[in-house]
Amino acid sequence: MKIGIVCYPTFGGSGVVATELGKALADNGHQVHFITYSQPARLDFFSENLFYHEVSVSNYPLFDYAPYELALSSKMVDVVRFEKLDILHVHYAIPHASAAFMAKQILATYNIHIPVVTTLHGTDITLVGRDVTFKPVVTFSINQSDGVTAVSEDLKRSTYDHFEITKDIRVIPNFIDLNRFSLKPKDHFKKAIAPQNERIIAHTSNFRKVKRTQDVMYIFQKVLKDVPAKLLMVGDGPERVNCEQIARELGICEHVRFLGKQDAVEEILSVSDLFLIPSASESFGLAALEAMACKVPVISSNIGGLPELNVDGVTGFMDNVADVESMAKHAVYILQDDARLAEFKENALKRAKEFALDRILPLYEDFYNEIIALSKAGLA
Ligand code: GMT
Repeated sequence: MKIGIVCYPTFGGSGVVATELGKALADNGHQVHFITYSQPARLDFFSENLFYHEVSVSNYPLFDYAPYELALSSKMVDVVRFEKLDILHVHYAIPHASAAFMAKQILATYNIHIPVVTTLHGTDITLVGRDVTFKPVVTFSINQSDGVTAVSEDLKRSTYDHFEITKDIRVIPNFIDLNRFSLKPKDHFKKAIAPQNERIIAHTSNFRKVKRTQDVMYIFQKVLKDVPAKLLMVGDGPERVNCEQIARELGICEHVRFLGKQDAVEEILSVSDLFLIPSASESFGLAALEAMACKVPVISSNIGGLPELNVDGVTGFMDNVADVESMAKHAVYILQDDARLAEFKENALKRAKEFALDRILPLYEDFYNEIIALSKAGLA
């Protein structure tokens, strides 16, 4: 198949999933064309089946806001026409689904009928998309997509609850490349971080409010009272300064390291004993899956798609959003006992394997084939 993938090329979860999916499809012999405004963060190598088309928006002085969506639609039209794509797969509804609709209409004037698949990732539905500013466009463009997928049952429910959707939504969960995300021998790194063999706790995110990174600091402070530990904060974003300030106020700075954005997250996870993800909203929780694949149990909130991944009392624990007291108690319970920790670690990996790339990739391939067939039959 010749597949066009449109995504945010940043460190955000939707961009990561889109890029990893494109790479895996290319490895499986499909020709994949990425259409984005800059090179996707994880697309940093050469492959004969991978292509990258940059969307550039001219900075005409009249524009206070450069019309990215129009430039994106034009680029999609161009790539579909000249690369003869079979399908367009857009990740994150805003503005990719509406830009794809526009491209589809333009292509129809050339008698080219390209099916469009939209994947809903989370905040495009749970936060941003629900805002009145975008809601009519998001509703329309989801309904106009030939195929729609969501990354969890919860996100699917939420989409039907908050938008008037007439389309079927197929749930295809996030996946993990177990070749990359697996326990790596990093003992020297572990010794450097935790010289007294302290437990290592990790959090990775883009430090937006929705991640409740301040809770990570409060949980960690409580854990420290019972278990010698170090905290690794990976990533960057608006809440990082706030977290640094809280760490100073709580007097825990010597135990906390802010590592900023990191490419080799799997190396950090490989030395970690526990992962914290206390988010206020999380449609799936790819960061938690990455941790579990590296044998790291997870303490998470019990919202969104997290209960579809984290098994309470088995791969970690789940608590109500903001219940830092209970999250800390559960963290201590796992960390205090070597044998218990080892069991949680095994369980985490076992569960992660259920989301292995080779299990999920065929779900996307089958879905593309179905949508292309329906589109050819004039039924999509
Ligand atoms: O939350 C992020 O870090 C970014 C966001 C995005 O859309 O780029 O991630 C969402 O998509 C991920 C991949 O499908 C999911 O694993 C995350 O749970 C989801 N984030 C939220 O729902 C807050």
